[in-house]
Amino acid sequence: MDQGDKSTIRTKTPTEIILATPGLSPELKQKLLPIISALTRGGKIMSSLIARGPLLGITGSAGKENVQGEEVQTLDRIGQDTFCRVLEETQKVRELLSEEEPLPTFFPESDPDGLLVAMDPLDGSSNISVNASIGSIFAVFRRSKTTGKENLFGGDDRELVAGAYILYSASTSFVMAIDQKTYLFTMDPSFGGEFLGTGEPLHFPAGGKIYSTNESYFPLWEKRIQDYILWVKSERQPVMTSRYIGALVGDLHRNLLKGGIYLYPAEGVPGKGHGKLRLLYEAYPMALICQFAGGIATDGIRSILSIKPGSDLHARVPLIAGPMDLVSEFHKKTGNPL
Ligand code: P6P
Repeated sequence: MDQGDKSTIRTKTPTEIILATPGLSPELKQKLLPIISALTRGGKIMSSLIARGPLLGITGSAGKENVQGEEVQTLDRIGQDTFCRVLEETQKVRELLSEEEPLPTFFPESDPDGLLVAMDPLDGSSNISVNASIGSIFAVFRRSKTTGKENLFGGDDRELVAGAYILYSASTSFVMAIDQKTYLFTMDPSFGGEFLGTGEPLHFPAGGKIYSTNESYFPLWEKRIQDYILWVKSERQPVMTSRYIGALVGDLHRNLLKGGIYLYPAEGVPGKGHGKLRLLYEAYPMALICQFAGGIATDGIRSILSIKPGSDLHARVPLIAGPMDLVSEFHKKTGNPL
């Protein structure tokens, strides 16, 4: 039985977990609490809209492209507007960076020492119209020192203090990584949409047998990546199985609960040499969630969390994420042992 299905009673809320976390200062707690509460409130709203999407006619395209050059879905915009609103209302977010907007949104009415949030408000949009898993991803940073600079995302004095995602699937999950632990909560629609968990931290199971990657890009990958995938498919024992649903949150959540490695390697073509996933609001939060669950995320060479963000706020990185045993095996087989 995997961790997500333990039949223990779920009574803990994210607020109770944060309040009981010894490694967070009172000053940080009083900023994180309203922000995490805003994320779960936004998650309830999005869960309700996504569940009724086809009936409301909001599962289609918004008819434009985002800063990434990707077709925007109507629910992408709704997600952007929903999380932007609930986070602004906390007055504890100084600046919000989103996949959907080229520049960060600055909240002048917020606490001058407020936190920074980077988000992908709705990830996996191509799954929306076919009722497959999608998610929202968040990274929360504090300024390591008050620099007075208002364009804070442009600075390099950020410290990642929390990572979280919401998974909209058979049920709606909220996964939060804070103070060296990763927690799972499930939304209970019959209980006012409260997110409830056991309070027990999540840990990747060892010996996982799942690998997740889009093998249609195999011809574009570096030879060391191709050789690893060929080895997994032909020689590795025990044999692994392939699972890939094309939404980072859904793929990573399954691998977190059952044990599996997620790979989005760099492609050897111009403009895609750094992979597809973005450092600040996809790789960073997933890396924190993995690390605090006993795993690790790398770019194929080094830990994601060791990568300093540059001036490109939407910079992309390759992402190899999963339990320590499987990611270490990948690094050993591809010539860069951890
Ligand atoms: P591909 C969704 O667009 C996303 O950003 C991630 O959620 C997902 O893992 C990946 O891209 C899927 O990309 O190239 O396999 O369709």
